[in-house]
Amino acid sequence: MKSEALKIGIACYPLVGGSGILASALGEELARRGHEAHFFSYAPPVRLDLSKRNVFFHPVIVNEYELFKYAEYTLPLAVRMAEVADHEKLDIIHAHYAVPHATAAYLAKRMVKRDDLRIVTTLHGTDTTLLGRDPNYRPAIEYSLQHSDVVTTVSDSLKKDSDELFDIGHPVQVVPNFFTPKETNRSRAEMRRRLRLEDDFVVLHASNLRPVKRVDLLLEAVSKIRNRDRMKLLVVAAGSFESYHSLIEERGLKDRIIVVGNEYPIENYIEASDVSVYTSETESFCLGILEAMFFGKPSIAFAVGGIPEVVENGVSGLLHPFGDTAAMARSIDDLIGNRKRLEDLGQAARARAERLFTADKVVAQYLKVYQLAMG
Ligand code: GMT
Repeated sequence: MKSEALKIGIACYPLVGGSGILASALGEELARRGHEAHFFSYAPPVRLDLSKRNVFFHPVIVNEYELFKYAEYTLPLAVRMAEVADHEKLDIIHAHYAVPHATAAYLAKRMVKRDDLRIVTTLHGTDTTLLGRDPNYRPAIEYSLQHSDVVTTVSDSLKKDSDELFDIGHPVQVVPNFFTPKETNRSRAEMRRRLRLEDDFVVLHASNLRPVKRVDLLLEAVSKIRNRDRMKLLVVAAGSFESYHSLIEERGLKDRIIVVGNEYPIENYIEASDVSVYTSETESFCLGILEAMFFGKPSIAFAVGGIPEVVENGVSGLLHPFGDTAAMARSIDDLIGNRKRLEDLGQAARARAERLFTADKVVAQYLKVYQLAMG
């Protein structure tokens, strides 16, 4: 067993998505603890601070070739991983999101001919729940998981789905997500003034707006709120909101919704809000809920996937059966009229986040996973 500093390759998507955000935070925390974190991606991950000591970025260069209708990423990624694994003597490649990172890691390991290069794969969600059900991907994902030394999932729910869909051949470890809130650089009052939120009750939704997030149901829930005139929906969109404009008109929500990009750090938007709301049809964890919890903001969501592992219904947030937008709207109405309840839920949310989902708690679990992988 190796007890000194580790050299860990981290492959992730660089975009605003939970898996890339988590991978970036993990790399920074490992680096802070004296390990080396070597990132592989086609662009620097959005929330990764590359100025940090022990954090390195190895860009994957994807050239365009006439013969290819679709740009090919897996091979240049594997080649880059192999080069760096060899040159830096990496101990582990940690693939965040199986497709294509776990497959590229396996290929890299074969290319460098180093049996002591270990592969850890973290399944984040749709790599199981969406791509794992696609017969064009499933066998390749399964093969890559079988050839990972350790596979982790971010919730029990995702472990169950993954075990049902794949024959992994070794036990899956559950390591939850974590979040380290940064100081806000604008006060709540200033953010609310800038966003023209006045003294409205602010319902926050921060996501990449992919179909799985069911923004249609979010708008349906908001349109059912009785106290609509006293609230605003603040959407922090890491994706285009364009296609929802007609639905907003239809539901008469135009003056109730503010859509912003990521002009400010997410912490500022959370601080300016009162609750967060998620209407996803599946969600292995929902990092957005955890981020809000650290700021003492409860969430209202559908009880799908891993969300009930993050939020205790009625204690640190309010959960409803999938699709019950009327119940969701009633919960928002109740909180608009009951500041004490809002505060109690928020305090419980923060306490739960600090008890279970801090970097200290979770990085220790990943370090145990790395030791397990290294035998
Ligand atoms: O699986 C995805 O949709 C992608 C992924 C991402 O990069 O945003 O999201 C997943 O990973 C996050 C981090 O572990 C989780 O918080 C999200 O719940 C999960 N998304 C889904 O399961 C839909």
